[in-house]
Amino acid sequence: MTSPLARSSAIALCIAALWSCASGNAPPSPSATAAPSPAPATVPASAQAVPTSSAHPRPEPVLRNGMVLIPAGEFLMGSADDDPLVYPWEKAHEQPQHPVYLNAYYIDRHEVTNAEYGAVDPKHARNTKVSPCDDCPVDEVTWFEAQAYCAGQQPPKRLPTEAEWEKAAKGGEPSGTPRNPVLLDQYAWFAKNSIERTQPVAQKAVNGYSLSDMLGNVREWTADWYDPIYYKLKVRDNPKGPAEGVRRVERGGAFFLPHRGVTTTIRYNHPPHFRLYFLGFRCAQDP
Ligand SMILES: [Ca+2]
Repeated sequence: MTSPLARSSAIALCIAALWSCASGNAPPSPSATAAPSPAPATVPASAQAVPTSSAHPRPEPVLRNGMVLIPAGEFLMGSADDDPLVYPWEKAHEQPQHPVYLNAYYIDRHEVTNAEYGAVDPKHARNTKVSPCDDCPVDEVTWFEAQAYCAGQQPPKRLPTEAEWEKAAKGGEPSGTPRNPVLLDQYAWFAKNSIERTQPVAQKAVNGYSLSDMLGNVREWTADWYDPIYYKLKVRDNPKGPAEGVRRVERGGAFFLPHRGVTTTIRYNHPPHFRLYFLGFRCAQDP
């Protein structure tokens, strides 16, 4: 298994070239076979942060029980109108970019794993083809089950709001999505490196907030109802999404999606009772 240090060295060798994103949102091939899994791992305390657009040093993360503190403050939510990674048909959903202020919160450093979820809900049927290992992210959980898992933690957690998820994913940077496909490869499981299945969490480099797999691996349920034009309201303070809806927001893209499908800003959604092989979650918590 490649050590974090070795991966860090590899990151330094990244070259600047955009990867062509020709593939669509195709599911894994029916003939896909499970590749050998690297040894499971938790996020090491010294996990390296990958600057995706600049090389500013990051403060040491404030940790609590597998979570990291995201400090209070403002960030720019949504994508810039000239962002070349944004699909033209997605612009109306993730723009206009607008300032959002969030109170401080904690968020899990990695996606909830099969082992973690199974300890709470042993009746959950693991998808042994797409997400087979103990340290792979749990998938095929409904929004209700994800919410219940978080609420059942001690002390109780909750699903992150869509804004909390996006601020965390951006890692303190304007975009947080690596422009460079070689760098994204060091940072996320997506179509280029894992088109057939998920991978154990926390194997890739962490973002500016020391979080793993915000982009790729599994998409992640958030607390909010989905409204495709919600951003036009430009809700500034601790937005929690529309008051009602029929679909919940999921974020971050998944293992089978191309570069443009695993950005910090792209907004996916499904009805909350759906179980999908590419959809998991992580929890948040108030300080
Ligand atoms: Ca993810």
